[in-house]
Amino acid sequence: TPIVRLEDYRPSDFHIEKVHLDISLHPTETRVISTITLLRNPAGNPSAPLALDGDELVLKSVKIEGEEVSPSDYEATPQSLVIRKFPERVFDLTIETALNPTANTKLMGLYRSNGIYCTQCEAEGFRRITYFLDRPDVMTVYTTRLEADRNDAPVLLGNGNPNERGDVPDSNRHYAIWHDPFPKPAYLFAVVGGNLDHVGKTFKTMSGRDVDIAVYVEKGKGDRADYALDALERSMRWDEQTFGREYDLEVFNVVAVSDFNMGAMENKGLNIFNDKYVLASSETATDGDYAGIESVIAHEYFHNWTGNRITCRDWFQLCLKEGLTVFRDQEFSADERSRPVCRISDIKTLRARQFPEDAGPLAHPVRPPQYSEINNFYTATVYEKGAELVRMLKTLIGADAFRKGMDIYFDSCDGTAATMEDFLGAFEQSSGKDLSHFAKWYGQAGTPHITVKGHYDATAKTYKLDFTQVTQPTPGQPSKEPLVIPVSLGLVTSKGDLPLDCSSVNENGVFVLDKASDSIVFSNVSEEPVPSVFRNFSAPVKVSLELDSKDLLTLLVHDSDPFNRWQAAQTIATRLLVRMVNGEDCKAEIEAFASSLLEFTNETAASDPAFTALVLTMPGESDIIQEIGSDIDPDAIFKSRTILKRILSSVLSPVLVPLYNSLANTGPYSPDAASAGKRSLRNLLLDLIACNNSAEGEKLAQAQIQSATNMTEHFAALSVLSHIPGNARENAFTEFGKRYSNEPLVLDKWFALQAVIPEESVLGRIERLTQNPAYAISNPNRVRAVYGAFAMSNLTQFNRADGKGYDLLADLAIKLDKINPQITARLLTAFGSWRRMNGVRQAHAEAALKRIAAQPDLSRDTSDIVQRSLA
Ligand code: HT7
Ligand code: ZN
Repeated sequence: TPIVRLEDYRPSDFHIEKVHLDISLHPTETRVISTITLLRNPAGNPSAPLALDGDELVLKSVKIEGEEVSPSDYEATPQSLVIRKFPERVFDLTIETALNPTANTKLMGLYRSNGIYCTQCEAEGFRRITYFLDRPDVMTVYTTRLEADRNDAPVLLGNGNPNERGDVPDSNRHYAIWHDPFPKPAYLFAVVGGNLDHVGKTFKTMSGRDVDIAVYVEKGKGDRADYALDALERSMRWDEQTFGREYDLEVFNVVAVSDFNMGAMENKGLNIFNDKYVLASSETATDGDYAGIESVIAHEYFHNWTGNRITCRDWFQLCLKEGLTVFRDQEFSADERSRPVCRISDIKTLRARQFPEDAGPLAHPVRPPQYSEINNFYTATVYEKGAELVRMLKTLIGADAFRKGMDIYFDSCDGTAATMEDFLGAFEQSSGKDLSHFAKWYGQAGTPHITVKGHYDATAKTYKLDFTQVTQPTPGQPSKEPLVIPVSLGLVTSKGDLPLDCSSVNENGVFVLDKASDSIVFSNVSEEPVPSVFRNFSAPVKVSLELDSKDLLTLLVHDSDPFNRWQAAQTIATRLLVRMVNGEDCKAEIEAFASSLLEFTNETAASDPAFTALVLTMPGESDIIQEIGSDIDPDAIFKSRTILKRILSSVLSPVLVPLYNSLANTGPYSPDAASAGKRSLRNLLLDLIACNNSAEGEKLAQAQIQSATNMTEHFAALSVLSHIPGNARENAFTEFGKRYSNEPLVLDKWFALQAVIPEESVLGRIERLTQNPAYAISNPNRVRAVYGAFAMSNLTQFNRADGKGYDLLADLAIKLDKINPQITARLLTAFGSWRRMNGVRQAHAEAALKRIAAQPDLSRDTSDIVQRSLA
């Protein structure tokens, strides 16, 4: 397969002045007539033919300036249209193509989801609609005429502002014309047609303009769109207040569809969403779902400036829009909710998804130097690590210079297709700092490992910290350079933080490590402190620091930094877990640790239940795998976690039930962060009760299902029951399945919960689930619910010693690749950790990957992931 390289970037040979699209929607015979006004780009190759991109296209006709071009004057395949004879001046090229939206199971281009026509054009989907210069640096102004059956699609939406609508005379069809005045790349194009309900309101922008904002959903689901609309309004206000960014069109529409490859898409003025990130009611959505909706609505809206007004020159710059927009949505959620709780959750996600990616065969820099399938680079590295790089930049230059740099970026790059260099240049200007060394973060893959050692000199009253940084080789990058690493730090004693007297540490308590090793010395240190380093996770690195449990407990109780308080408990627990996996008993030490957690709980539960829940949540299996590194025995990890939780439960037993009862819900459901925090602690307590006393847990979980007034309580209780084999569990599953048989998003939870049961029999259960009439291989949410949950979150069963977990995923992948390659490839990233498993497992995983690789006609998406995983 051809490789696309960053170093080969050349400007397009042609400009497109404008495009007029005439799309006549039909379930199986949609017609697209595209009139492109073209001219040569002086910066391009002056003798190049006009080569347009296509993908599985059926060409009907080609005209230049309205005159039919003879087929002998062009070369057309489903993949491209090359024209060699055309006027050497501005000219109109009209191309007609025929599409079958119903047969489009890849969900890229124009397709039908549950009767709704919709599009997905990022990254290279527009070329599945018409032949075009489908690259992000070709930006143009779109006018779209949409036509459809009036009953089938009474709602017709496009990018930009609505211009005109009406009936097509003497037919049952109608049309709408949309015009988008902002030049955009083809990947931001969208249309929607369907029988939809909507909720909407008028938003007054900071300069006093009225914008009609609306959320469109499937008929009958309008009452579930209110929260999304509210989140949209709050996002629009936040971007005005925080970054001075005002919305620019007369309308902003969000549409929810049920078949969607990713979370959502930021098409100009017409965001299209996976309905999972729109639809919410207290009965069907959990607190986590509400938080997800808020953050994805914000993310897509924020793209209007970071992605749309300023887009990417090429797909290597994906982090320019994605890393920055994730940073912006994280900041929004932190402002709307509890900042420390949001930060810890974001870091947990980064560590669970990005760290393993960076340590495995699919590791790549935040700006990858090459790709064979761009769809496979919508990764945790580009998104989440990309966001951390923006956050580090802010830490390094300070909040004022960061905000000023954002203004410079918006002013100087508005309307362009930009690069990471343009972005960093804005901050060099605002801060006066040279960021060339910092820029290396974008080109170097792998997670730096920082070792920190502290030495106290009681006589001199000095405290010295020694730092070293090392990054392990990653595919294609055998040697690594030292990076610029902001270390936010403090010196903590039982009386709190000491003043920092050190010329290498700035007024915000930040030391910049930019060499392989370095040391700093603090003066006037009155007593031996405990160092608190990488406060607020100031860099996406792994840290080794020789602190004993006593020091870590000092941090848990006295650190002014909430992240490091949480981290201290996680470090103690991870160390214990690793020793248990290695066969040590550790009971006494676990009990001592648990007693400290009991004390912590007594002090914190009432004032900050959400934070307490985070501290009491033991490290995940993935944290333990990363700590151990290789020769992983998943069963031993599972067993150690279970034992640790049981001991914790028994030490906490005096408070578990009383606290659980005291947190019981009173009053109506509200998804706000404070109420959600109480529910998260209460549900965690139920889990702890059940892990040590399954009879009591079963009884309480059943009672919670009965009394639940919302999905958060209901589903948490079902999750607890799902770990207790027996009739109560099976009855609860049956009951839940029946009750929500008409609620696809709730059924996804039901499918997923069963797929992650850590028992041998889960394979048979999955087999039965896929025979359930509600299961559909064509629906990405459903496939993710069963196979995604199994492969990513059922450690012991996916990585079974008999290899049957790997085989299950491989069988599915072989089938699904013919239907939806993008989803197949994403599911297969679960194999990313196969070389870390112990002997027999590795052999099974390798065989499963090779079996997939041997399939004829494998998609580029799947083949790319499989080949890189095997390399
Ligand atoms: N920018 C969007 C990416 C996306 C996407 C990419 C490939 C194929 C399908 C897709 N759907 C959405 C989403 C975002 O990051 O906002
Ligand atoms: Zn995005």
